[in-house]
Amino acid sequence: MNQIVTLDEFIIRRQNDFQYATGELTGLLRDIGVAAKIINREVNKAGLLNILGTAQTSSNASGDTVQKLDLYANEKLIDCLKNSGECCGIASEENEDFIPIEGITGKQGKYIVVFDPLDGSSNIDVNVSVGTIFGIYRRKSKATATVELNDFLQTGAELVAAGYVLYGTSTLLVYSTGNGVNGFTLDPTIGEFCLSHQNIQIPKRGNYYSVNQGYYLKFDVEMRRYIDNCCDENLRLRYIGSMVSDIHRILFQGGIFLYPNTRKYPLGKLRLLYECNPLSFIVEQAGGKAMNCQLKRILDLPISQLHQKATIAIGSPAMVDDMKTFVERYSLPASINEHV
Ligand code: P6P
Repeated sequence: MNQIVTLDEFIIRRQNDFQYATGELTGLLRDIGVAAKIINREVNKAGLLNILGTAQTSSNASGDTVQKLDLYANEKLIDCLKNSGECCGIASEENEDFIPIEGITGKQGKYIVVFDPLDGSSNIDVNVSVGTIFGIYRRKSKATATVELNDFLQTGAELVAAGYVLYGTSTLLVYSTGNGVNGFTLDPTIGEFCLSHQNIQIPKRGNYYSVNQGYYLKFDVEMRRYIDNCCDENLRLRYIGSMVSDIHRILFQGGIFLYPNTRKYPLGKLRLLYECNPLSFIVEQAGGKAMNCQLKRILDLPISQLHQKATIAIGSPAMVDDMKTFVERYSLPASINEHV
């Protein structure tokens, strides 16, 4: 039987990978792992508890409907990170503003953590997989000062670590500190995340494309031409409506995920800080590409608001390059785009 390597052991063994003190990262990832285990426990029995359905506060800062389990997951992540001693501030999809976190025994944390506590939560009531997305930055402000907005308005390229937890047929934590991507499966019999997918590499090309085809007529012409090409190439459409799940499949089997601009979401729907950037960091670390529909690298996009939205095309490098070719070939001046 292969030797079990837990998440903590893996981080300690790979301590040279992380440019800062390993103990700090270990603490942060352990706390995120603890929150994930607690969330996993509730996600797995949500149907038995009164935590299905829509929360009283019916929508969040981005206008999304908030599920009861969203709020539960949000609270658990905040509680676990508050106790870590390494985190000085949090930004969450579920909170309008960032949350400063006081140091423990006077020692201010050096990191800020951004997260979507339960992405794809509209699927919870129908038992479809959902996920937690997180990103970790070093604070920019002085260690002794209270965290400030600029600590959060860093590009994705400045992430020091990012990852996601997928609550699916098994519970998987996938993360990177900038030296490759590794996956850990939760073994409920011992309550540990154990190394199960080492050095994940995204296939150069795949047979899947993932987009909400229902918006096809609302996409710009160049995106419609690329989607037509995916159909012409007999690619298979897989779209769960849970970004973590859709991108997880692409990370392992290859493909491309698209959320272009539409008339309803002219700047895109997905949030740059705690959805697009962390997942783009992971996909790039696995050899993939991620750009917006204006062909700018996601991780380089300037960010000026916590809940800023972005369009995204992410996945296998050869397929993102194909998309880029179609956009360059078919994009029209904005003035006439609406009438095509
Ligand atoms: P649509 C879930 O609400 C989410 O934020 C992502 O997880 C998912 O990819 C997207 O929105 C689905 O949006 O407009 O296709 O329902």
